[in-house]
Amino acid sequence: MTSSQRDLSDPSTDPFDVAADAAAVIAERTGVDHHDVALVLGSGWGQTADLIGETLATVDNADVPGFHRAAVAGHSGSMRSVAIGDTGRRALVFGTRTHFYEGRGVRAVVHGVRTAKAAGCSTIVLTNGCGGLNPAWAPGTPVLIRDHINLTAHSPIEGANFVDLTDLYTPRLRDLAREVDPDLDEGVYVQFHGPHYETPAEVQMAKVIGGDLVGMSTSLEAIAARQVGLDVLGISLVTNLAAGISDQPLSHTEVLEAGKAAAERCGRLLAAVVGRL
Ligand code: 8IG
Repeated sequence: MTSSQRDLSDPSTDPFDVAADAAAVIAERTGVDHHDVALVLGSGWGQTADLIGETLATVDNADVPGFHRAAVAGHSGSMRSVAIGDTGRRALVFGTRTHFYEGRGVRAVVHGVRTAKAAGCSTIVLTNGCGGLNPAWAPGTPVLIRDHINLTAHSPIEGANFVDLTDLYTPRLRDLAREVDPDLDEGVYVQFHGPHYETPAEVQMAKVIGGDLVGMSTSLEAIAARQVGLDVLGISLVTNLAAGISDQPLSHTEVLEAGKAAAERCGRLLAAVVGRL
């Protein structure tokens, strides 16, 4: 079997081998065998990476082992190699992610994280669009992820491999983000399976168990990042108040609008943080 035919969903395939194959294709297509920082752009974050620096290469997801096209409107199906200002360092920017609700399995969800590690990255910035529980967070407010609660009942780690998740969201990186934007609040991100949004009762449950943000991504990726020793920075963009927190119904259009409105603040934040890593 050639490497491009290796299938993540085949249990006999080692997902780290597919990540190594993916990194080799990325190196070939971008002309550099090493990236320093990876970013995953979630809902509302699509335009924000442009401020980091010049895009030097764009690679279609469909050409990279283990990746596929975006399933969500408003997400792009490609990854980019971006110069980090004039530091000489490179960011590997994933324009989309695979969500758990797509049903491709956890390996597909965390494949970008493992590929980032195989491509040489030491840090990953995970961004998402989510619902907020704090009524003070107007749509368009970025919030640092301090910790998470994984309600998917799944783990990306296979086998009896007990990974410590204390300080999963690297404190040093959270401090750095707050130096850049002192008004940033922090919160606990609760990952639900989706793709439906929560009921108001589920949002109240998330609040009772210590959550501040509700979404459908990030936690599984952060766990996979910790397993391979990546530093993790998580930033949520509150694109809507969670169900029942306001009397407005939720819509994906609202999500896209809030992203556009917040692009500038979020872009400056990302660019400044990545420039100082
Ligand atoms: I954007 O309110 C976005 N993603 N689970 N709940 C969940 N995911 C989301 C939400 C939300 N908004």
